Amino acid sequence: MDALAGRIRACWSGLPELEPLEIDPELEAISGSLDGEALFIRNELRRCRGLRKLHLETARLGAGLQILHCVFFPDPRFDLPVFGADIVAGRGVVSAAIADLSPVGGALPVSIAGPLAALPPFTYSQERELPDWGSIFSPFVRFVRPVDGAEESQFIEEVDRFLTVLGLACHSAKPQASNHPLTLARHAGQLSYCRQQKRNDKTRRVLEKAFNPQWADRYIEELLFDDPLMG
Ligand code: BLA
Repeated sequence: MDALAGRIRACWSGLPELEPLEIDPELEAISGSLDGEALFIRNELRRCRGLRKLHLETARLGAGLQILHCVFFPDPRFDLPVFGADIVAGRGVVSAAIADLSPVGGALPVSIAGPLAALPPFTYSQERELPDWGSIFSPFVRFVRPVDGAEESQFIEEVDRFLTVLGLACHSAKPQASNHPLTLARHAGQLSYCRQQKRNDKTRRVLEKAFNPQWADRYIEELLFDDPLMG
């Protein structure tokens, strides 16, 4: 988890026009409790050319559950995908490691799909099946249970690949007008991505139990999967 978070931070330092993005101080470092165990959440936000919000969340529950959640949301004026990753571990064993560059306009732009298709594929011994809301992900999505340190390292390399391809596309993509039909379509595509993510009961259940349903709702709507035009 720490190695992956470090790698993600290293990748975003190479993004064009990287800037801090304001975060509600109440959401930057959060403490709660779940089943009598302490829950800590740390949120980091940035933005850069082409991406309206880079969000990295690292959470730890007692000595057991650890979660890394990371989403880079594109500025809808740019033809760029959503980067998403979620890693869930219990007592040091990773049960779910997922990463993808997901389309918001039907299919991935060629600037993304081309380089991804050219990379030699990685293989893992335990692939996991996507839930039905997972139709938002691209054909390049990786969803695995890494079985050893070698597969965990390979997963970190895979995230690095996704972020390298995305970073190059951020440098070269040209923005379109806010009212361009393709911008509007990408905005709708991003909302649909968020709507599908909100169907993941596993995220909501952990947050509701640790805090309360109203708090979980606000956290999900305002920080995890907000509407790009709301803020
Ligand atoms: C699964 N997400 C999970 C699981 C938990 C969480 C406990 C079950 C682990 C397992 O199946 O082994 C919990 N994830 C959280 C919490 C947060 C979180 C509390 O991010 C708080 C922020 N989820 C995302 C993103 C993706 C994602 C961005 O937030 C993908 C890009 C995917 N998580 C995802 C998927 C599953 C999962 C696909 C498996 C769901 C299933 O099998 O039904």
